[in-house]
Amino acid sequence: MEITEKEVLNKWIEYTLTNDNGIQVSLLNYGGILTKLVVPDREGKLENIVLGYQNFEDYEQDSNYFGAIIGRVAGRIENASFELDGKTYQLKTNEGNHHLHGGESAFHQVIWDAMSFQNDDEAGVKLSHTGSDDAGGYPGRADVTVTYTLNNKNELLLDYEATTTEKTILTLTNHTYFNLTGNLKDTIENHQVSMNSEQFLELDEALIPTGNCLDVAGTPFDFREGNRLAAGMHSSHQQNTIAGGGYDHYFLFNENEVPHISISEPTSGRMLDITTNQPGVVMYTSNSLDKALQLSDGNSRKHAGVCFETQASPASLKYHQLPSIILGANDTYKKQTCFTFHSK
Ligand code: G6D
Repeated sequence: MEITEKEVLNKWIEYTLTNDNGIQVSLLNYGGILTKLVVPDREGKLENIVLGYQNFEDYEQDSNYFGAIIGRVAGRIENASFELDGKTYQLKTNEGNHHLHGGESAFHQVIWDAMSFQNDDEAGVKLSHTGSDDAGGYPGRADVTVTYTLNNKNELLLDYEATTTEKTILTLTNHTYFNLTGNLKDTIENHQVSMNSEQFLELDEALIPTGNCLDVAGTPFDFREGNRLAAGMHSSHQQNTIAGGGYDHYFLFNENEVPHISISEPTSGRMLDITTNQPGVVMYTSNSLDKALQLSDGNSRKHAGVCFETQASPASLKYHQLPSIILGANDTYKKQTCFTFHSK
C-alpha cells in the first residue's frame, strides 16, 4: 500500500492511494471529491473508470457533483420544506422551488479536515466536517466524518458517520460517475447491471417522487436477472422519458441479498460489485450531462457515466412508509458502501 499527497490550485490537497495490485484512488479534501479511480481490465491494463475534470477549478461550480460527497441531504426535498415534530422548516431552494443535494455551500463545496492513514493492508483518508447550526436552514449542528479506505482485496470502502446537536434530517452519499470501459472510451450503454430490487420510486415531471412504489417486473427497471443500461435509454417507458432518456430513480433493495448491485462491462471485462447497509440507491445515467465539459479523459457527453448514489430517500419526509432520514440528538448515523473491483 502507498499513499501520496500533493497540493492543487494552492488551496486543496489531492490524496492518492495505491494498493499492491496497482489500483489507484485519488480524492480531494474539497468536497471529498473522487477525482480518479484507476483499475485494471481483463488484460491488466490500468485505466481511469470515473468522470472528473481536466481542470480542477471546474469542480467549484459543478452542477454535476462529479465524485463528491453529498449532504446534508442527498436528493430532492420537495418545495425545499419539511416538517419535524410539528415544526415546518424552510430550506433555501437551488433547483426551481426545490432543494437538491444539500442546497448551496453544501458538503460537496466545503474543505474537509483530512487525516490520512496506512498499514500493510489498507490506506485511506478520514474526512471530517462540522455543518454550522444554520447550514441552509437545517436544524442542529451536524458533525460528519467520511472515510475512504482502499485495501489489497481491491475494495474501496466509504464509511459515513454523523451526529447532531438536535433532531435533524440527514442522508449522505457519494456522487461518483463510473464508466468501466476505461478512459471514457465509450458511453455506459453496454454496461450490464444486476440489482436486487423489486421496486423503484415513481417520479413526476420535476423528478420529485410521487410516493408510488412501482414494481420493476416487465419494465426497463428490472435488473434482477441483469440488463443493459441501454434498455432504459431507448425506451418509451414514461419514467425513462421523464428522466431525460435513462434512469434517475431510487431503487429499494431487497433485504440481505448481496452484493446489492453488480456491474460488468463486456469490452474491458471490468466488473464492479456494490454492497451497502443503505436501504436503496439512486441510479443516475448522466442523462443531462452537458457535452461541453472538458474531462480528464476527453469531452463529456450524454450517458458518459453512471452514478450509484446509495442512500435513504428524502421522499420519506412525506411518504413515511419509506426508510427514514431523521437523525435524533442521541443517534449516530453509521453507513458503509463497499465498491469491489474485479474482472473476467
Ligand atoms: C440531475 O436529476 C439529476 C440528479 O439526480 C443528479 O444528481 C444531478 O443531475 C447531478 O439533476
